[in-house]
Amino acid sequence: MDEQEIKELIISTIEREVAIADTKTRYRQPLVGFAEVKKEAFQRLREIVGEHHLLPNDLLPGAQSAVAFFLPFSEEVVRANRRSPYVAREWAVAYVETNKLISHICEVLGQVLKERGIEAAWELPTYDFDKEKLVARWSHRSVAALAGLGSFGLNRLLITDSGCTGRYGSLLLKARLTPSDREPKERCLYFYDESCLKCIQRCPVNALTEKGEFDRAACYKYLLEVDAFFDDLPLSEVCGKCSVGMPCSLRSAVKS
Ligand code: B12
Ligand code: SF4
Ligand code: SF4
Repeated sequence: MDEQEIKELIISTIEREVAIADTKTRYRQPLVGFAEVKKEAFQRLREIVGEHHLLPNDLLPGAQSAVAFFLPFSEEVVRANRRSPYVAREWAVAYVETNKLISHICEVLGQVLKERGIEAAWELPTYDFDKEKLVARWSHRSVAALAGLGSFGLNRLLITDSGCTGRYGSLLLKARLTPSDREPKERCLYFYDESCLKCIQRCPVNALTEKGEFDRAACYKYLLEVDAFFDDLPLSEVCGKCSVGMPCSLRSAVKS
């Protein structure tokens, strides 16, 4: 298979699995990006995230490329969480279903690539993080940033051209794929011209500040309260009020 065929196989597999997913949650068009497994880029990521962050070779010895994908929630899910005074049930369901779907997509991709002689490896979309430090050993959205999918906003989320409401998955492959374009592009209005602070104002526990600080512990404590509230659902540590009803929810906040 040539490089283009591998990329097409990956994109069509992700799109197909999203289209046929047996979920209440609906999605907009998935976004897919590719990154080179350059030592310097991931080494720099380790410097930012911390020494505990894995390098591609730790996950897949001989890895040559990374694939990142973003599953953007439908407008209905986003609107439900915007309208609800508390966290919307639809948002909690979307979290549960999308984590499952991302794991499933990774498994299917692993299988279809294996059938073509290409090895792949991946980490879970969430759950596996250090509950004290609140950091994971693999940052999906940082890999997505390296794959050109988006840029970080003041809300600390990765904002894509389809907004920040959705979830990320990423895989490593033993195949050389040309990286996606990674032009620096601003998608947050605060970083663009300081004309927005909505995410900070909307946080129920004031975990975000204008200086870009983030009180992870305060946010996590709130997410655990929400999980207890939805006690009939599987683990649903959710809130996302800093991402809904925002100019960056469904698209880049900066018009290009
Ligand atoms: C631990 C964790 C949490 C913790 C801490 C979050 C945090 N911001 O650090 C808690 C429990 C508080 C939390 C809360 C939420 N989370 Co959470 N969480 C994770 C998890 C498991 C690990 C994140 C981590 O290690 N953070 C540590 C920091 C150091 O790494 P990072 O935040 O990923 O990336 C930072 C650096 O890379 C840095 N950076 C700075 N400069 C540069 C330059 C370059 C070039 C690069 C590449 C990176 C970079 O910027 C990033 C943001 O600060 C990830 C899944 C995963 N394994 O990736 C999901 C994840 C980050 N969570 C997610 C979501 C959606 C949420 C919530 C909205 C809850 C919800 N679902 O309703 C809130 C949002 C809080 C907020 N405003 O950030 C999504 C984010 C989607 C997005 N659009 O960005 C993720 C990626 C899950 C997924 N699979 O999609 N989460
Ligand atoms: S709500 Fe406004 S300030 Fe916050 S991340 Fe989005 S565009 Fe940036
Ligand atoms: S997820 Fe909720 S608690 Fe956490 S930073 Fe966003 S608005 Fe605040």
